[in-house]
Amino acid sequence: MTVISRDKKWWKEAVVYQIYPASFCDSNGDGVGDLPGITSKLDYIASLGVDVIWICPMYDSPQVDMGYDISNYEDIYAPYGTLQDMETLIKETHARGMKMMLDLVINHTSDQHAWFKESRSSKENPKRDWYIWKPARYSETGERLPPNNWRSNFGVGSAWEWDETTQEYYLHLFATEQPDLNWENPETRDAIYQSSMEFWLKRGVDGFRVDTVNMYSKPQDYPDAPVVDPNTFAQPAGMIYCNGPRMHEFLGEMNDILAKYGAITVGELPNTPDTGKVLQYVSAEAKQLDMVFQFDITELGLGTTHRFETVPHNYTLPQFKGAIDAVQKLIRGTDAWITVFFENHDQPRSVSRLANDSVENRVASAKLLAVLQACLSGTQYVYQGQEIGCVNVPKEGYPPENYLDIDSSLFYKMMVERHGDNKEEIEKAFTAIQHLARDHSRVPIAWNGNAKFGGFSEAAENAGKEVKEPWMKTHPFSGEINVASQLTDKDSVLSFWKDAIKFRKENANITVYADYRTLRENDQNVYTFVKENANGVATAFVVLNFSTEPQSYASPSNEELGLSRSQDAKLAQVLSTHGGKSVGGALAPLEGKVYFVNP
Ligand code: TEU
Repeated sequence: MTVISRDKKWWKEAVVYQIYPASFCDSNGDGVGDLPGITSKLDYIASLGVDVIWICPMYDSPQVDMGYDISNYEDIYAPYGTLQDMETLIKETHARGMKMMLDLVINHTSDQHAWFKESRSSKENPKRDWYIWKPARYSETGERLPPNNWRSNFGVGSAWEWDETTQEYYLHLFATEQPDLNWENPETRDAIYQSSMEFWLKRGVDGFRVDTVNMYSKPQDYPDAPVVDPNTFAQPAGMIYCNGPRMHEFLGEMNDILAKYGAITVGELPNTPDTGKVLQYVSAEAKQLDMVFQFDITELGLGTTHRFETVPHNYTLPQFKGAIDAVQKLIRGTDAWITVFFENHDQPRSVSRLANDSVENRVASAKLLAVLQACLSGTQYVYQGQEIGCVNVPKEGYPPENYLDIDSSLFYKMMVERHGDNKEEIEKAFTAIQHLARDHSRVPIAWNGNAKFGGFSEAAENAGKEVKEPWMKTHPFSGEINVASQLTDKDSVLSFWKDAIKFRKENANITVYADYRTLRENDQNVYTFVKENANGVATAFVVLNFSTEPQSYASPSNEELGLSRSQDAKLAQVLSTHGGKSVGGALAPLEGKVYFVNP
């Protein structure tokens, strides 16, 4: 059954643009992106057709995990600017008719947060219970062991860290420097809500992207995870600590506060392949979150014991269609809402990951993916640089030591330790990070291919200031893939993205709200689907050639379009990667087209 009329909301039709502060734009020449840099680019962002910006953590932090380790929710990381700069950014964003979402990172803090410093100071400290402390276990031979076998999300080590001073372990699902908060304590929860949410809501922020939204409630018996990697002690345990027993109670509490401010929320929902569980978070009736990020698409072809233990493009086109279908079907006949995203700061570039990033194919690939996203139901998220078709950094000219992210560097280091000078294994590890590392999305944005460091610090350079090399090595292709050269080129990826966003917004009934249905699931090269109305009648037919060879395809049958045999089916081409109109039947490599049906 399909819902008759889907509840419409501004944020469902909105396009959200995600900004990674360190890598977006450096205003003062110190080589680190900053808040005034973001403010200086607001007109550019607005010109894309963006309605909301989401800023990754800009809070005070020792930056072990690039700001996802927060030492003070109520202050700004000094190299990014000041509270005053943030207030200006909020004001200027609103002045352009856009809204602002912040990243809400409340599963853990930094170990440098005042709360944790107190908590670890002694067992008697009033904040001891604000984090998760447990005594050791001992093996039969008397060896000290962590309370269970959970593995941390980074590297391959335990999620528990021994504290010599107080002789107990604390839990850190991510880095050692990111201790998990104890959500069982109501006083802790109140402090979290006040400091991380209300502080910013009072300053005019319009919503939050809620980090690791399903990890706050841990199963209180802390059971061991099943052993999938017999070679090591620590085992992946995401399926155990995600979606714990009190999750919905905690989200209910948060929602009481958020509702007072009319704030919107998008939660990050890892380790939740079960659609029924996802629905509990995003059904409108449940009033938990407006929408979530599901990982079906971004996890395609990842290694099972470790995400990097795989080879590039380790999935088929039918599996890709299946992953999209798994997300899209969530709103069919329900009151839930979904998101459309192929990239974020934890992912490699989608052109490299999901299409083809060779010099001759990367522009067409970026446009093809833009068409696909423009036609998928849900709220669309665009990650900085995606709109200019950024690709992964190549192997050539960007060695492993340039990768700075904790996730990729720990993995690479571990492989070097494990395999010594076994060249083949080390090469495999390099290939994996070159394909999947989070670093690819964190490379500084190239604003101008002719300026120093790809124009990352252009304003400072133009003002005659001394400009430092960016914190992370710039993209070897900055000269070829940059904003300035694309702004004036009507055939550029950037121009195409603007058109695709405009098309999506002008036709929201079809693109954003209508139901999605895959056709020809098993085709290995061509991806076809329809958007259909409440009666199962297609309003749009989309055909995308994901191969680098020309392909042919059959026009959709009446049955595929949900029409009776005698009905006429007129197709009108409304968007195309390669321009020009064609009657159909043939597709150039990586060509994509959208037709409206009986418009
Ligand atoms: O990510 C949570 C998460 O599930 C990650 O493990 C993700 O799957 C991984 O980064 C892929 O390599 C969030 C943030 O988005 C991420 O940047 C943080 O590092 C993490 O939380 C800890 O706060």
